[in-house]
Amino acid sequence: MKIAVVGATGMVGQVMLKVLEERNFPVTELIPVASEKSVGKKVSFKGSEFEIVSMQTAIDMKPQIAIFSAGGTTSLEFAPKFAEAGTTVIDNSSAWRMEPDKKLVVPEINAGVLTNSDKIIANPNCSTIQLVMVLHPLNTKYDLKRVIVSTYQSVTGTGKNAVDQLNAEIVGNEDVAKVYPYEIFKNALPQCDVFSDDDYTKEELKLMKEPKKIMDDDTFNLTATAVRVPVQGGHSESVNIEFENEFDLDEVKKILAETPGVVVMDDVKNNIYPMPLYSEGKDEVFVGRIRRDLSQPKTLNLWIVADNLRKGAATNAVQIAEYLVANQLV
Ligand code: 11C
Repeated sequence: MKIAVVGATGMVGQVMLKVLEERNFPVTELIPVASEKSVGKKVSFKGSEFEIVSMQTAIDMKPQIAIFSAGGTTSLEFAPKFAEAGTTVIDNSSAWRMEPDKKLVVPEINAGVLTNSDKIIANPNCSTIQLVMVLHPLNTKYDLKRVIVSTYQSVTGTGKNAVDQLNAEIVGNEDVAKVYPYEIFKNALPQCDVFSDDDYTKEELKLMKEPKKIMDDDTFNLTATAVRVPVQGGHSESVNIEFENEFDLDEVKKILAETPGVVVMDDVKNNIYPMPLYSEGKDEVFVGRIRRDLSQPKTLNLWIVADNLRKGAATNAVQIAEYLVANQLV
């Protein structure tokens, strides 16, 4: 496979290269793409150095797959140009996710919707991916009625400048550009991304809309509050799930334990539960604190953690690419 990685110098782009390497994706030619100021610089992949090229050079090289992680504006402009040149784009931005003619894919759930005419495929938002990995198998068995999710999101979701802000604040360095409207160290900001007219943040709206499209089910209700916390290893989510049908707690744990890509970490007697410190660098979605909601029937509480740069972004995108190759869709 001739593969372009667009946004190769960014946080997700760098993890993308690492994941392609670790999973031994069949790369015959790597085309790293970044902004004009990075053109000519090198990135390393499988022990070799590859020169960063411009967007136009990459389009002209006609890769079979281009994985984009360069923001929505870049995707809107350039993904169609790659697609016109015959490249299949897997896009990690929010630009195409809710377009009716674009597929929004978590491979474990709905890779089957992909065909060889899908030339721009959307990778969901990080906090959505870890949520649906747990919701989907439970929806299949017990039928979701209502979901309430509160997130505790890593600064890596905002990008390198946010990590720099946190690290500078930790050592008391004032000389750093602020990405957030407030200090993030010793703080929790009930704001991920900008507010929309209805007073929800964009992140909350993504969480409320994307799961329904991925699971192809709009029969349940979902509401979200997204919070940024001074954490780096992954996003955490406290989730309250009301089902249409009664469930058995041991069966819930068994279903989740048998779900590919999900790991149950739930042994409270020994203080075992998922945490971002533990999930960092891992591809799985971790779930624990699985317990009945004692305030009403047919309702469950649980806690989900995943590395937002891995399964929440790079790993999911590479899994989509793997599916395309395995099923000869590129
Ligand atoms: C965050 N979820 O943590 C965001 C980052 O739509 O892909 C990813 C934004 C997106 O702030």
